[in-house]
Amino acid sequence: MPVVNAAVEQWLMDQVSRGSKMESIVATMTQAGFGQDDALALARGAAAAHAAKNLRANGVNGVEATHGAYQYDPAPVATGNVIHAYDRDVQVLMRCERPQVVVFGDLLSADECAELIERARPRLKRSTTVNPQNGKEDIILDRTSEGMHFGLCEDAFIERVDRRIAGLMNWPVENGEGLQILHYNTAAEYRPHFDYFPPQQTGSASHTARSGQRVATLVVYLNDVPAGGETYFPTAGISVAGKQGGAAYFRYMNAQRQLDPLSLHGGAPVLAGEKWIMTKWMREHAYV
Ligand code: PD2
Ligand code: ZN
Repeated sequence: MPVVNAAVEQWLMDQVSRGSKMESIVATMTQAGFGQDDALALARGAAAAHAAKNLRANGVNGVEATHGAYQYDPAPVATGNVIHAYDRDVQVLMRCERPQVVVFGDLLSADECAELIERARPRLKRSTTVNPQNGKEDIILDRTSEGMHFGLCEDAFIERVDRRIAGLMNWPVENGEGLQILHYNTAAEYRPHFDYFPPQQTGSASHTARSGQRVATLVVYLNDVPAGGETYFPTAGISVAGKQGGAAYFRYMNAQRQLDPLSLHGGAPVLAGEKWIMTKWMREHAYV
């Protein structure tokens, strides 16, 4: 592999700070003689360093980080290596305390994953994000997936999945937003963001007024991604490579209503094949 000297490091930082796509950085590096894995690791490292630098300097979307002040009270997820969630035993594969992340295996069967994908496929539309100023839904380059929402408990199958997930997250099923299915083609990604509504942003008010703040997320992996597509936490330095039927839980609001800046996370670019996930966002109050 070519030497990673100060010039290469500077080039990497220039690329990520001007928003170059991960795959174009990797392509340039492989042409220059780097191996694919080394190039990807270096590009990811530069992206994480850039995100962490921005977070320290500005917060994300102009929200000041409260790093250090967040109090980690116990997450509601049950203890133990196997959790009985409504109608299924779910395996606990990994727990992290700061930020609060739990990785699960075998939440859904392969048939359930396939059924969710097939039900979602005809209803997919380009994904949006909340505009920080006006709270409306915008299409932006930071989020290049397509998605759809099921209504909460919209039929018997979805209700079983909603109840299993609520059991696993140990949070009332009524407080859950409808399940969202997301589809990423090769190269699609969701750059680092918070799932909570930043309180200082004017666009957040209309969302939190309805059902309160978001408190925790479950990302469920509906297929095995051949390369890339991990759920990563750049400030915390955690990366979860999803396995079909497994899930990653993360909690970002504690009982004092503080929000955890370490929960900054993204969906890494898909480097080969496609990625299907399902997300559940839990609110403070019943979702209306
Ligand atoms: O695609 C993902 O892995 C991912 C990661 C983090 C999706 C989301 N967040 C999200 O939809 O909020
Ligand atoms: Zn997210």
